[in-house]
Amino acid sequence: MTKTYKIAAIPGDGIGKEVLPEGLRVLEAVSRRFGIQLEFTHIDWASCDYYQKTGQMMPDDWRAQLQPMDAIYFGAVGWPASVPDHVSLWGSLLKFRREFDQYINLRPVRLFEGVPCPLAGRQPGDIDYLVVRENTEGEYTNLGGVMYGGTDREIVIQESVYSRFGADRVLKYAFELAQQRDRRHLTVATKSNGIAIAMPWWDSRADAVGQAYPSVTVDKQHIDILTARFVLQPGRFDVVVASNLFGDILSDLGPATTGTIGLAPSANLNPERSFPSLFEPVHGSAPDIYGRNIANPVAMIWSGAMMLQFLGHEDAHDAILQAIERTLIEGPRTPDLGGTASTTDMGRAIAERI
Ligand code: GGG
Repeated sequence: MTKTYKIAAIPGDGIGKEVLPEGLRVLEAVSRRFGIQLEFTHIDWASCDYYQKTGQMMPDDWRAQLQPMDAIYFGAVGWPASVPDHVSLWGSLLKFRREFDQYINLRPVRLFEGVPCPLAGRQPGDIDYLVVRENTEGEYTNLGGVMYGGTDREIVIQESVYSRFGADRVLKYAFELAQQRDRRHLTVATKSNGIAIAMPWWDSRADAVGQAYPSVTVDKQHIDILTARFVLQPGRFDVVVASNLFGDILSDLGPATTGTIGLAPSANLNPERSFPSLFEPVHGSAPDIYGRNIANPVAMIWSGAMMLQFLGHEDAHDAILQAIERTLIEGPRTPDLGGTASTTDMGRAIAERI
């Protein structure tokens, strides 16, 4: 009997509400073509609208509702005009990542044909790498506090947390990924000169985990020069592994060098499949363009392809990527790509090419 995949579809905030329907349109087209059964549960919480009505981002039973899902397909979070960003993020997306132990955030970066590259002289093929971001600890903690708040003696402390368990599992995932690729090269993002306890330790964990992967070449780079090389020498990179904050920054910078962050997808993975994994664009809710139907839907659509790949449907993933590739060459294109098409036009064009 054909398996029916249960997918939670959560638009969230801002342009998440505009790009998610295009992602669903393409998933429906590809599921028809390949006979994949997808059953969507549409969820209006994990949004700032829900917060305004209830005073919290999600209902108390959110975990029970999402746990039975095979995957979560998520738009964007954040509407700072009504809810502080740290409240909306910690109240939704970061809860999913932590409580569903989605410790890998996989973020591909690729220059496509038909997309003008802001880096002079770069061709498709020159930029093609994967950022593997640690997704459950590191610099993203709420450990700390304020002392003497509101006075001239105000002191703020926020801790970063790195565990051997957490570092080793993301490093292992990155080495495995690098080992499967043609170039077998892993860049470890670090800052072991300045962050003199945690980062030399992170480097030593990379050395220890790397013992099991002798065919993978390793290059440790300080985050400052690494960001410069993303711009100046992007061809150096194959797989890049980074802590939570470093990975977040690298995975916005990388897509910016490929023309637009509107293309960049991501997968928040629990590789053991004990919990649902979550698939979302790298971009946020973009309040500055929300309501105009001009957001690029490709990041959302590509995230859907990554979801089907994770669920075991490589053929459906490839079909979506081919439809994206053709659309980027032939159009229609949204304004971030130099075109005049709407989100809906571009989503429809990709769905029609499946
Ligand atoms: N679709 C992704 C999204 O809404 N991102 C908002 C954001 O700021 N995320 C922070 C993070 O990924 O760490």
